[in-house]
Amino acid sequence: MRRLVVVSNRVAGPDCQAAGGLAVCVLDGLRERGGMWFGWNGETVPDASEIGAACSRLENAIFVTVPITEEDYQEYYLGYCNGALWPVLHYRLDLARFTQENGEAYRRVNDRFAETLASLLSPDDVVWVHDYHVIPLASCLRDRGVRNRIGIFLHIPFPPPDVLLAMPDHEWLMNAFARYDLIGFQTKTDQANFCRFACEQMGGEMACDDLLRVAGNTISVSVFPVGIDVESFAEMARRPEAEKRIQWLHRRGEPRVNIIGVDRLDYTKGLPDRLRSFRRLLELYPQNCKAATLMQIAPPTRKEVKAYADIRHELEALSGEINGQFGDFDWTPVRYVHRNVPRDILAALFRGSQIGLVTPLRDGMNLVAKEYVAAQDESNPGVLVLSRFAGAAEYLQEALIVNPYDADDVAQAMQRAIVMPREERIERHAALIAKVREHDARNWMGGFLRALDAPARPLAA
Ligand code: ADQ
Repeated sequence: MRRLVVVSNRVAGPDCQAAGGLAVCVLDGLRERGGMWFGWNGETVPDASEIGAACSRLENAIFVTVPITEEDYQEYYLGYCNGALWPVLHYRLDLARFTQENGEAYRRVNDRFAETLASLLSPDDVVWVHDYHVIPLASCLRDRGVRNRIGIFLHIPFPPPDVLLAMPDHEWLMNAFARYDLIGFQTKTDQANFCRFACEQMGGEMACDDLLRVAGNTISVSVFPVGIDVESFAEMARRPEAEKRIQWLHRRGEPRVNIIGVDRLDYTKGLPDRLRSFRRLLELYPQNCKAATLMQIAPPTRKEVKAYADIRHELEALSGEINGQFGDFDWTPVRYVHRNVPRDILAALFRGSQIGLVTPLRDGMNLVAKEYVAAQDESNPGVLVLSRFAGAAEYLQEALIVNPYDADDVAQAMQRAIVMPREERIERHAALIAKVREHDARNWMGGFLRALDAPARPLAA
């Protein structure tokens, strides 16, 4: 089997258990098959002359990491990746900021990554690139004569052509995509948006459903839904310590309805809208006052980007407002936790909550939806309320699917979940867990690697 080389902006490293299912799954694959993980080590140095690669090893897996400069961090990471690409690919042109310096830094850092990586590749290696930070990597490697099979998986959405067209660099970016052999998407919607752009704007054509001819290349474009390690998450939720936590959550039988949301504090996750929906639940169905509590766990992320500071203030103001309006000395409607929580505690909190509220405004997949389902007691499961704009909604149709922009719709779904008979909850959960198992982390990785390992397909005449 050919050696696997994984490239991502951040490298999880040998000790990545805390990072969760995906990183562990990729690492297991590397250890079994033999391979290298290359990327940024998360550190900055004052000057490019100080950049040097560091190497470590775990069984068959080698980790090669490099720092970036402080300027790169501002312009490449915060400026272009998180200030331009992230909002555009999540359909949020209103929040995107484009500057020439940031665009140049994105090219510069990718070029530097490619320069180091090219010298470490053997002709037989297959290269798996992850996500929006490193889209031009294949192009930078090809310019250096690298002819290996190279695939990219996009963890986040791909917007319709009209949205991408507003980005000043769209032509360059799409030409960079066109130099991969394989492009993997989370959903059919993302795949269709990409192909539409290639065909309508770049003169591309579909040779068949998942084979695109564009810019002189033939690219496999396929869907590989990301998943979780279902059994290990379910096992954490069943531990005796988890049971103790659940009993604490239900202490004295109050509150009777626990609703949980777990998301990085990101504007794509729809947190203020979610809180407004919870307020609507209390207004429309006042019987939930003193009975329902929303626990929102939202650790900080990308704090240096203004849009993230803004969303934090909005969320804090809203939770204070709701607690002030509805709360009482014996009931706090919103419990807002602004930090990371160990995964075993998350699993217990999911199991102890009657509603998993997953309402992003736009999301590639959303693994929290799958973790909530995996953590449930199948004989008395909770109900997943899921945004139609999460990639997960393309698969988890037995959840209560809602429009996160419509507070009344979400409130009605929560009320429906609260009164849903046990039999219906069991039926929905059985269908959901079957799908979560079918699309787990191993299948995601196996599917992508099979497609990457496959020889280039001959074109139809
Ligand atoms: P994210 O946007 O980070 O991922 P998501 O898929 O929900 O979103 O994954 C978040 C992970 O972090 C989950 O495993 C969750 O349990 C964990 N997490 C969240 N809050 C936490 C907290 N307070 N403490 C501990 N753990 C926490 C991106 C895309 C998604 C896509 C994934 C994977 O934006 O759409 O599903 O990549 O491809």
